[in-house]
Amino acid sequence: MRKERVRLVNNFKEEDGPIIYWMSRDQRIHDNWALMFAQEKAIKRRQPLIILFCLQQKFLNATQRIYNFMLDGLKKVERSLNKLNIPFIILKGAPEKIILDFIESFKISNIIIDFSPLRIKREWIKRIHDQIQIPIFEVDTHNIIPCWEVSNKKEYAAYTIRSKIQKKLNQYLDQFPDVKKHPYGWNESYEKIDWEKLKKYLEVSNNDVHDLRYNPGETEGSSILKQFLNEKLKLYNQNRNDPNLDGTSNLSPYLHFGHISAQRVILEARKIMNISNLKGGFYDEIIVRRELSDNFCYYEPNYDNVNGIHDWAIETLNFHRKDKREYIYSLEEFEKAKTHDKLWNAAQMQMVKTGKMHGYLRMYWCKKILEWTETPEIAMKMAIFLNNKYELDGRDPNGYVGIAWSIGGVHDRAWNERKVFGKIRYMSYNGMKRKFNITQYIEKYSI
Ligand code: FAD
Ligand code: FO1
Repeated sequence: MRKERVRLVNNFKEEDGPIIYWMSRDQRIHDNWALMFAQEKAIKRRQPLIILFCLQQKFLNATQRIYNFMLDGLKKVERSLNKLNIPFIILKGAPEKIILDFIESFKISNIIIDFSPLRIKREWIKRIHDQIQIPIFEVDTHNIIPCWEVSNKKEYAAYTIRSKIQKKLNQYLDQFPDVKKHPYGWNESYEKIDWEKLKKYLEVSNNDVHDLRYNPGETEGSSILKQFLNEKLKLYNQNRNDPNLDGTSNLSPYLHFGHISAQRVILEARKIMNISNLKGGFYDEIIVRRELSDNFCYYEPNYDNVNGIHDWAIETLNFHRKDKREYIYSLEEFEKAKTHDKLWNAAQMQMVKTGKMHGYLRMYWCKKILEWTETPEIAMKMAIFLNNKYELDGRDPNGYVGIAWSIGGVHDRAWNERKVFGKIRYMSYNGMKRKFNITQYIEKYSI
């Protein structure tokens, strides 16, 4: 595998002993560079390979049904790993505590982690880094081109990062080797995972009155990919912005939880549709926009608040801070879809009922929160709260950037000035009406 996908986080000498891959963002076995790297190292050193997952009692507002999706996906990971002679262990609690104990109790020689730009993960790694004396290797197995390889700075917009991606894309679209049945067993006894007990360990709100429409796991992710490639890819551009059609891939929950690799998606898609140019269409979204989101969250510490938006945007929002808001809604009114706008309410209910709001409506949904709250700060907080609580693909760099784009014009340009929004791009009910049959959508999702 390409060495640029891996970076050494500290500089301790490698001793002998079992090797762990601390799985977190990329919860899959196949097409997982972090797992590959860990297994290669373990085989070379004739050592057992162990995969750890540190379960948190709560995580960025995720609810019971979102955790159920993730845990059911991990259950499938456990089943497949058992067949590969690779132990899978779930530890509960703060990673810096439980991982340290594990490393010491079992004389672990190396730890491999998967990359995420989010603050929560970087804090975990920082706390681990300060305490352990074994090599920590970080592998970006979420992006096709590793985040640190695409760019060494915060990119201004899609067009600035697109040219950098274009240059390197081909060399990073390499084939994945298969995971091997591991030749070196681990002779320690460890507790079998009690999945029902784990669900009781969580401290999450379970007021989800609706079940999700998506089944978790690698196999499900691959079948959704196959269906998309065979039936929808060619019509993506014309159908993607009509919320009444199921014209998009529905891959986001599987990409978010790492059940499927974006690189696998592209390796398969380009057999059907070559990647002539990246601008516009499916490749732009899944390659450029996704990498741009990781880039923003990685290089912008304030990716989830108003201090992270451009100066022109904060100036214009400040200039219109005192503008009269025609409507003001509380978080509860938003959450219960109790605004005057039936289209907005239907979008909120699609997210609550199915766990996935259509992408075209997410822009409108978020911009209206800016329009109907007292300040941009409150708007951003509410949008992040709702997005992270209900979206199956939430708690993701794509979400933070989608919200920063909608409210703060991140990666967008200035538009003609108007009240409340200033020069932030505006979206209107009538504008949506011209784009698709909103009556049909409202009927489908209203309470
Ligand atoms: P498709 O159109 O089939 O796209 C394929 C993949 O490309 C997606 O799964 C996603 O990984 C990526 N992608 C598509 N659009 C974008 C985009 N605008 N930015 C970054 N990546 C993109 N996406 C999330 O994954 N999680 C979120 O929490 C999230 N919240 C959003 C909030 C707002 C306010 C906005 C405007 C956008 C948000 N998005 C989020 C981006 C986008 O709406 C979703 O990725 C998309 O709707 C997922 O459905 P799909 O997989 O069917 O999309
Ligand atoms: N990752 C973990 O390592 N432990 C968790 O308990 C955990 C919970 C979780 C809940 C919802 C969700 O959307 C993701 C969750 N993740 C969890 C995965 C998360 O994406 C990764 O931890 C990333 O590395 C964070 O940036």
